Amino acid sequence: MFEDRKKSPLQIERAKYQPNLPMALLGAVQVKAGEPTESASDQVAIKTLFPNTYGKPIVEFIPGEAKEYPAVNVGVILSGGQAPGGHNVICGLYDGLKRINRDSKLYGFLGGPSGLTDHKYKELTGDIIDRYRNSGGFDMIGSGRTKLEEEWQFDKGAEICKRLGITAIVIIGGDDSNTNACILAEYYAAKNIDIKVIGCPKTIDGDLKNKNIEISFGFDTASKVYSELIGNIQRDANSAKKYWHFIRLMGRSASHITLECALQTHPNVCIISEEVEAKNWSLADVVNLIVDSVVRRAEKGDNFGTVLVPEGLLEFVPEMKALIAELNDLLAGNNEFKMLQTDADKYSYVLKALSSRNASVFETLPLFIAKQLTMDRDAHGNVQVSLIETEKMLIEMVRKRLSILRENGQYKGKFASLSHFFGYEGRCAFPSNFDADYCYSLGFNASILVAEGMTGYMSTIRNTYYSSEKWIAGGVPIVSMMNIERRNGKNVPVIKKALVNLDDAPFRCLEALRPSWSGANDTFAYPGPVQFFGPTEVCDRRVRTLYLETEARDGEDAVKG
Ligand code: FBP
Repeated sequence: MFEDRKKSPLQIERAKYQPNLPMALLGAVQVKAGEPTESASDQVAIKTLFPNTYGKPIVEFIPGEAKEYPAVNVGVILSGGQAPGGHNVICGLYDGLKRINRDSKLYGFLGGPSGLTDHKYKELTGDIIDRYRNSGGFDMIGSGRTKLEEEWQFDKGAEICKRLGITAIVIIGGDDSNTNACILAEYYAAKNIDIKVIGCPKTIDGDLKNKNIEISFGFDTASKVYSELIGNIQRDANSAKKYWHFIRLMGRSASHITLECALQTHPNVCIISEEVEAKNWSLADVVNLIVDSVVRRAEKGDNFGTVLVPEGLLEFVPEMKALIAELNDLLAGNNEFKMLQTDADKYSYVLKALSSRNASVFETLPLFIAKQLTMDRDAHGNVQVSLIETEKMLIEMVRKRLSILRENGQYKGKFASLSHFFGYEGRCAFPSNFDADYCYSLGFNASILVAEGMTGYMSTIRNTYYSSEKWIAGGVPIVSMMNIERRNGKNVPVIKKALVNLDDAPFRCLEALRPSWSGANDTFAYPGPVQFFGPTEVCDRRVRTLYLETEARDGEDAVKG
């Protein structure tokens, strides 16, 4: 008989890892409160919308006298896309609640925020928790993208919490989920319903960050996994010397993952959406940037290379942005369009309906991209960027441009290409040591925010570049991260999304290094896989983005680590 090995040796070994906590969380804590906070902008409007949760101070946990806390029942929700370390947030939360009082209970709402409104839950007991320690994925309770936005949802949530004796909900999610956590906290506070709401910063995209949130969890592991794959591809390219690899990377709108992967792997070309927008580049400009590298390398006989493309690129190219906006308006809820049977009918319907400027852009696109741009919208009526094969579109456009150059005698190389999309490969990876520790600490820390009766706070761990004993645990009022934005024709309060800032150190570093990557010299870097056991400089290495941001802030101290 063959042995059915359900668990790999790594799974078994990794489950034994005890994540590190910040020094302050190792024993009893006391709360050190700072000055009252203001929202990121639009203070008057936000204060009016959040009268009960506005202005609270940032808090820090420091070692204190032991005290007794009553038992507490808590509900936890995983919201949005998977990110490595989600299970450890829940494990840290569980362990923290049990340390506070052995009789505390943790309930997991199933399948994301809809678990709260549909009353789908399970109690998370010690043996369930132990099965998921330091593992990737969100499968312990599942996740979903339902938005908690409406009062009936808040009331349904309060109903199940009352039934289970839950007095706090921890929402693990990205910027939108934490915006909703903040609205929920305000609603319960306004109605005098005894349910506190705490958020935890999750997303591989890295776009939930600000002066108090240094990094969202999952970014470290996911970008290391993609960098390993890119490095492997580069080594293959450098061995066979016959393909150009176009690699699209997840990240939705923000290019943080692409930027981080470029800093780790040194591709020949790296496109950053935020730069394309800031410099008002057209699609042709982007294509020429790639073609320039292909031609220069071909002159030295190097008919191979790598191009990194961020997932959200098209929405940042001004002419495409205008086209996509008009398509979103035209197609959201358009039943006439939905009834059309053939691709050809759909294509001519759209072409006729578009304004002449956008129609002429639409006509220049490869047919498969035109089709993808008109596919099903998301719940908000927007195009789903992860379904647009931008890397394939760029390949076609580069090929066209090269054939013109060839006819003019300006290019004599060979152009064979392969396309890749890395996203789902990294979202459920085993969390790196950093993410395992960071997530466990975020969860454990959330249990203290709950025990201290705080609401509308995001669990925060700062000083994350340094080793865990120097980490600073505490909480930041979510409302302090808010501003007013126009979404779907309405002014709404939302957490400000952090896109790549061209003035910040990570982009400036890319800008300084990339000219030497695009030409003929072999400058590829091969970071290799995430390591869990071995020397700390290998296993606990932080991502370049965090290092560069900390170095810009702390100077020499960051270099010393
Ligand atoms: P979150 O913002 O919810 O963390 O999700 C991030 C992400 O992985 C994006 O990078 C990607 O565009 C999107 O999710 C894909 O969504 P889906 O899982 O619904 O296909």
